[in-house]
Amino acid sequence: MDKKIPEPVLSNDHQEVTKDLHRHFNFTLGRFDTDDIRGYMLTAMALTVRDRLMERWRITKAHEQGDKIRKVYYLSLEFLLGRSLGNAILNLNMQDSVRQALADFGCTLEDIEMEEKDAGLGNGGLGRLAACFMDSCASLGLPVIGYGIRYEYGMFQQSFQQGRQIEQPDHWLIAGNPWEIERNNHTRRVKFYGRSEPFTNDKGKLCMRWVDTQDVLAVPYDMPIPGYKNNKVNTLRLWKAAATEEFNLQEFNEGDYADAVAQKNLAEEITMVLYPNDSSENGKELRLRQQYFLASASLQDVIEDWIKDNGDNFEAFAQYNCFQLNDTHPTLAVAELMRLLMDEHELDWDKAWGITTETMAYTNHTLLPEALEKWSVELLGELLPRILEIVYEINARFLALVAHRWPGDVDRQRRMSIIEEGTIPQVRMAYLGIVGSFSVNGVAALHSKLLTTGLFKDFYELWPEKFNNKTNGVTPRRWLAHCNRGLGDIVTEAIGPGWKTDLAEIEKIRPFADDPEFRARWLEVKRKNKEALRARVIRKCNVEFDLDSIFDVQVKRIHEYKRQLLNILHVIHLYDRITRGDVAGIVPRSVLLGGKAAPGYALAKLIIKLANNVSQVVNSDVLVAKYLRLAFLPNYRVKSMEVICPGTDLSEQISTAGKEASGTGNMKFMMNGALTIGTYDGANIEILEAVGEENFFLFGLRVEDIADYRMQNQPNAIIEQDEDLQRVLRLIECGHFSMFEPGIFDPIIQSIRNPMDPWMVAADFRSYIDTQHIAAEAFTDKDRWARSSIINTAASGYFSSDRTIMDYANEIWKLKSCKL
Ligand code: CJW
Repeated sequence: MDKKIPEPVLSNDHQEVTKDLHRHFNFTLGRFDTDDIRGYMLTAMALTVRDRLMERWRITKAHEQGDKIRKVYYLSLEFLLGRSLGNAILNLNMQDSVRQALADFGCTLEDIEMEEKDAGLGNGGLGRLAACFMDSCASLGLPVIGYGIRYEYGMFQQSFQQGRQIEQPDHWLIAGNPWEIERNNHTRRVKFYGRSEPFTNDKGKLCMRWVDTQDVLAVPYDMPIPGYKNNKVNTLRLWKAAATEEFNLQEFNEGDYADAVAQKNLAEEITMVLYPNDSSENGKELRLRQQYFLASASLQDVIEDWIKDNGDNFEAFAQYNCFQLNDTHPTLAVAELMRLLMDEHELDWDKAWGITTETMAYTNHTLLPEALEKWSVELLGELLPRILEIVYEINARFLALVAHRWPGDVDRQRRMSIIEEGTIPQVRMAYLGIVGSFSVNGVAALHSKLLTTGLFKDFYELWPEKFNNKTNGVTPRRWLAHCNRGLGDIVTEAIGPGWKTDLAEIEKIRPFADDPEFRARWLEVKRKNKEALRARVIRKCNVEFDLDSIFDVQVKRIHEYKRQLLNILHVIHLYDRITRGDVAGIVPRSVLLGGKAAPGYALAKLIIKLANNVSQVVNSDVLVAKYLRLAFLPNYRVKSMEVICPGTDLSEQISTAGKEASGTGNMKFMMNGALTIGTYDGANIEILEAVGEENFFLFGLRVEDIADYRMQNQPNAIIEQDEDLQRVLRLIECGHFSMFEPGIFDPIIQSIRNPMDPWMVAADFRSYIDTQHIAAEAFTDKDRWARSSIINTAASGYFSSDRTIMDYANEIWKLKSCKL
């Protein structure tokens, strides 16, 4: 079919960009004065860039219209986009003209970029992964649409008061969001509460319907996702909840105005705030409402689109549509698709189930029991009665299958049941995901293996063909080209620009590790990046890092399994040695920590307090200053990482083996030439294999060891035999870091001394300290370090999210790129 495809007409040259910038500044925003212009200049530039995105968005849509193409929908409760301007400018290749245009206003790009707020619609790795995936899909020309929630308040802002975390709301939309387009005409209606009832339809068929519901409107806001220099712009559709227009007319008419307006708030609270729990506390009703709201609105959206071209004929639906579920959070989609197909479109169970299990694919991101979602049957029954009914029916049919396969194995049926029986019966969302999907994947090789041998073993025995691995990746555009221009430029000079779209090519810089001149330039860039990071740490923490010291960095959510505690114990150990005058072999070190604790996670918050107190003591001791500094960077977020990873020498990836599903920060650091000190966990293992043992500082127990060890873990015996650990713990216990609040760190000491400590802090202490020593020694050999650093970057090709997405596209989605 011949399609009319529009061409981009707006020019990227400096004059045109300047003209548009003026127009938006003066006429769109109504600004004529020149003082305090940065904020408005940011918006004017965003609109100038957006105009160019709009054209390409239209082109992309024109390509996708008409002839049928298969599409994928990435359903996620989180998209941690960070800032958009710099990335859009890079992907549209507008850097030079933008810089020139801004110069006319006396601004730099950096000035106005500083003004952009992060879109913090995610907690950590899982949300940022979704954002990297969106970038890769657009850059690879894949027709993938993101569906998420437009939270009014994103991830809370963190500050410290006496070293304790304080949370403040993140009203990121307060100055408007130039990147979003509201599309009222695609509003959907989502049902809650009410009850389910049988009825006979006009064809005499017995059907179910969901009645007396309290409905909420889902209004879509679209964000353009530009591909890298390919004229592609994909869509991220974020839903906002709104009250139905006719909300409580009756109450209005009865004069109860206030109550009626309160009802309106009830509807709109659904998309008010992101839950700040990264693999911890869950189970709140509002969160369940968010999950169903996303699943229902998105599926309705896709089905409506289908009906436009195909009417009520769903024969080929599975051939053209595929849903990737980002963890269990949107997994109610399995039951919701069944409901829509059966109740709204009159398909029978088997047809609907065939379509559902051919279109759904589920990604698991964690093995931590506390992060595995379960919803009480009672809550589901009240909030989503029709959905619960469908879940029960799915389970009944599934258990019949299990009984058929393993006759008489009642224990297995109980183990595999989607409904966990007990005093409070619960729906196991992961099991619903597995039963309802054709693909189940983990996010790193070890993690996927642990899924099939542990958590999902029974399911693997039933359906081995469903299970697969897709090791995570990160986008090399944001995480190298954009955040580390210095390094990107010397890489491009050496091997050409191909690495930006095919990161496997970056392997070509490996031979340059042997070139002294290249190594010198590499170190020069690293030093500049360290200067920038140092400046940020001074500004935010008032701590002065020594440029010649090792920049030793751990930034990520605060969680016991990630073991920030182990890192702090190492700092205390060095402090102890230095203050005793035992400085032989100590290499100057600047330790940077950053990350948020879930507001309800008391021990994680206490770890922050400990880090801050230790940093106070360490940094105020003039004798120690020559060797050691510690800073805790407040409010760690996407934009901080853009400065942090280029300036890091040593990346801390020290989780208890078997606990970190993959990690993605580890990949950003290696890509930017940091060396890793890490455990045999998550994607660390694959990083180690790619760089070689001599370029990675490996330590600690392995998963197999831990299984044996756990039974006989005796932290107190370990402590007794390790004088260094004893001294470290004594310093904490005796109140050296809590002079005015004696005993506040007791819960931390207890957790280390507890024989049941699942995180094995005491058990890994010695090996960590010794390996840190080896790393420090290695750092003193500048040449060797530079070689290793180059090799880390050279080996990062596999960790591009382009590679990850091609694996999803080829092996799960069966999706071809729409070349423009
Ligand atoms: O996903 C990353 C991995 C990382 C893993 C993270 C993850 O810890 O190792 O690199 C991308 O694959 N995040 C979560 N699970 N795994 C996660 C995030 C938010 C959550 C949650 C789990 C929010 C809730 C519950 C569990 C909640 O109820 O709000």
